[in-house]
Amino acid sequence: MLGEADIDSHAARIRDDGYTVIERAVDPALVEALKAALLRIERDHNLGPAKTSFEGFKTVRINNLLTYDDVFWEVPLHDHVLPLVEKVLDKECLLSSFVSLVLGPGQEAQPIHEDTQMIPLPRPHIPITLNAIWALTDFTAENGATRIIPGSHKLPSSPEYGRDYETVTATMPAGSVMLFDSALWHGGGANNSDARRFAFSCAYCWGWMRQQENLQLGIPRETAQRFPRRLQELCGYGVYKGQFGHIDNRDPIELLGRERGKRMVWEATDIRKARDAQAAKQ
Ligand SMILES: O=C(O)CCC(=O)C(=O)O
Repeated sequence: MLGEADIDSHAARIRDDGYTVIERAVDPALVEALKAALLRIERDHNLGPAKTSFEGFKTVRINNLLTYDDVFWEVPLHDHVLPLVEKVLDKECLLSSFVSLVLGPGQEAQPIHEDTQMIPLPRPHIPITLNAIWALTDFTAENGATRIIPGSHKLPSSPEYGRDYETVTATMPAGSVMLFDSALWHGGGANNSDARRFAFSCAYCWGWMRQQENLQLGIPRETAQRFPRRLQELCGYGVYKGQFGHIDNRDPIELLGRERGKRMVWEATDIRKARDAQAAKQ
């Protein structure tokens, strides 16, 4: 668990440099269990490499990971990462997408990009999405560690797709997590080793925006029902500030058999007004 001072210094690094690395944040036993689960799913579902150059012809990506195995629950909730995300965004943030990134030998470098470039907001903008890249094997220059351009989240434009840029290689030991403002220019490296590079991208966004993966429709209701409440909220079973995401004035978490969270903002306003009127009478 990160202390307040650590959270503040990592948050400052994300603000200033666009990224931070939380070294050896993840217990080695969990790292092994996560890798074993990925291999099992790949085998059981006969999954192969992606079919686009961006995703990587030698890269196996498994989307919608929470539907496959309970071991993955720990990733979005991890106590070395989520409190930091909540500090930079807020406590009503959402899981935006959660995908494995297993680069095979021979995978070419991914084009430099940023993850918010489809969103028509003038740059630079406040962090709207944070991406946590989990290194499940050592990240080295040889096996395709993510390449980044520190400070580029502050640039007024997005990178030109397909152009070569001078980058820094985010090498880190297995079990480390690099958390970055998704407006940072970045891309996967080339895997010139003879081993696979195992990783996750676990991205979070504000509760007022659309998630990259549609987790409410993509995760079967009976699976989501078993999640801890915080994970259900991260998946979109909540109402941001009592306003965004309601169903006929009700909290969608009730669909999972839970008590509602916050009141709707309009209901809360009336309750506050009545309370103030009562106090004024006394
Ligand atoms: O594989 C990586 O290191 C980064 C992947 C990435 O940035 C992406 O797929 O958007």
